[in-house]
Amino acid sequence: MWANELSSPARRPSPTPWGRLGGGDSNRLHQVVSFPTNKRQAGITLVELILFIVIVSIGLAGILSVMNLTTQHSADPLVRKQALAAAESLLEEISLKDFADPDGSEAGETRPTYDDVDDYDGYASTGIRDINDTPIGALADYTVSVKVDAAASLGALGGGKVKKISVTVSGPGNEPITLDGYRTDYAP
Ligand SMILES: [Ca+2]
Ligand SMILES: [Ca+2]
Repeated sequence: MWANELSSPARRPSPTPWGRLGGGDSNRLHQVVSFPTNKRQAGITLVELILFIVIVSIGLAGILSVMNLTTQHSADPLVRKQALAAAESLLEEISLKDFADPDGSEAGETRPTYDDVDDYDGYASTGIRDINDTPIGALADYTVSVKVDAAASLGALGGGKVKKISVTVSGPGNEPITLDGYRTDYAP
């Protein structure tokens, strides 16, 4: 009685897809649910590995060359800014001098005793020096030169009333920086 109830079709669990397939054909069921195990498990070949290494090496070489260039030139803005500061300083020093020599004598004048703009024409120095002609040790690798054009003109102003001051400073391994300024004869 119990055996009949358990084995009766009405009490069986709902058939699975596998059950529908075979109806007892275990061989066919095995073919459906099993994963293919006989497929060849291929990794990467030696040629693929070598190609990968070559491509990655080329990419790395490019990145490293850019980094190298960036590192080499990372100090350039500092040198350029320093050269610009030195040029501005000297240009200001010259511009504040008299337009013409106040005492009329140019004899024996050195930079600490320069008293007019023209005195700086042709001034040149290897290593930046301060207003008292004392070398500034940290700027020993900079060079400076000055040109004063006494016959310059500025707009309608000319005729010896304008002097053009050109200060050129170059730092180590850098392009020179030239600053131009004008000094007019505004004194009566
Ligand atoms: Ca003088
Ligand atoms: Ca002078």
